[in-house]
Amino acid sequence: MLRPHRLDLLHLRLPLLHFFETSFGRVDAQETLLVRVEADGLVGWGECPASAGPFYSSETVVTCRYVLREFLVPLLRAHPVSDPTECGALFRGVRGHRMAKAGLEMALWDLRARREGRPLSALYGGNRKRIESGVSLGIEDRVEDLLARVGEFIARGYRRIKVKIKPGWDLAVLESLRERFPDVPLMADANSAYTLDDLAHLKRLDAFRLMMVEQPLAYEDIVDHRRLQAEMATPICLDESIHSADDARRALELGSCRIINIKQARVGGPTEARRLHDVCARAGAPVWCGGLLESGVGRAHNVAISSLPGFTLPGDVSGSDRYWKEDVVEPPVLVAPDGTIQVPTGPGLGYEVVEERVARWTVAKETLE
Ligand code: OSB
Ligand code: MG
Repeated sequence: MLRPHRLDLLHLRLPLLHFFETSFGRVDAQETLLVRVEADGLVGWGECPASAGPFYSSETVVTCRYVLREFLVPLLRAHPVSDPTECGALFRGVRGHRMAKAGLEMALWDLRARREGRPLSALYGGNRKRIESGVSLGIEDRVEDLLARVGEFIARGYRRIKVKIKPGWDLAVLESLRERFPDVPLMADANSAYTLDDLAHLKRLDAFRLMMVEQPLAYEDIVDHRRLQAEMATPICLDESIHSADDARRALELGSCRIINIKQARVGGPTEARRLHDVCARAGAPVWCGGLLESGVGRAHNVAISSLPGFTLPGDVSGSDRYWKEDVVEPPVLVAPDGTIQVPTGPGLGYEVVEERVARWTVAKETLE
């Protein structure tokens, strides 16, 4: 039985080394919620990377705290699970709030893996020893600044570059990028900044030999994306529109995308992420692991899930030093000069969470006995 006798919700505010701007806004620091569970002298960690405002998804760190405190933790207390895969059924009555569910389920997976003395990746059935790392670079004040950053991350070995686009920061930027870096594996993420009225404009993205364009249209849509995909040569990758394995099945069946970005936090946790991975594998659709500017805790969870065989494209799982001066885990997540991250072989997440660093960045804390 996974019966934590203590559960802490730690609301962190982590200053970013460099601001991160998307089509929905700019942040200088990331707010996130760490879930710490304790049982039999062992500690498991999870993360709800919901951020301060409901701009990427409808959840925020504060809604995660609320839903965990009032609903999910009481459910777990009343019905202890013997395996984290049971969380889906246990939490089914709570609609949505997938990041809140994901953080708790991740912590239980880490706890189970540490109890069994096995790496989390092994519990998931992962078979990769190293994963390929890409980087997601935000909108800059000047194109020249972005070109400099892209050059820096290529030099560090990253295997693909993703840039954020929005109306007014798209075709000209990609043209400059292709001029300076003709052959770099490149993709663009619009975070829902366009509509079908931009169809002719979006079709011009085909000129830049992009690996894919991520979430160009509305954040829940799969119908307009189908229309766009039929008109575009560049593969569409969905992020915000996919909340479950069923969503993925429907989107692939319709032809709304050819690739899916899997974020455990967006889909409600590791079990649903694995299910989604399996749906895509059966459909022959490649997947990659997305990110939400996670601390080392969520990042370590992303490394573990990325070891599954269907994650055939480099993900947004970048090194700790791409985000933070000092991460909350030790060792930091490290991208080798060949652009890969080693999948840890130690028990659980395989990284130590440094509690004194967590405490330094904690702005609010709730302990649920
Ligand atoms: O759309 O993938 C996204 C960050 C915050 C919110 C949404 C997204 C992103 C990223 C960065 O692209 C991924 C990362 O480096 O963690
Ligand atoms: Mg995205």
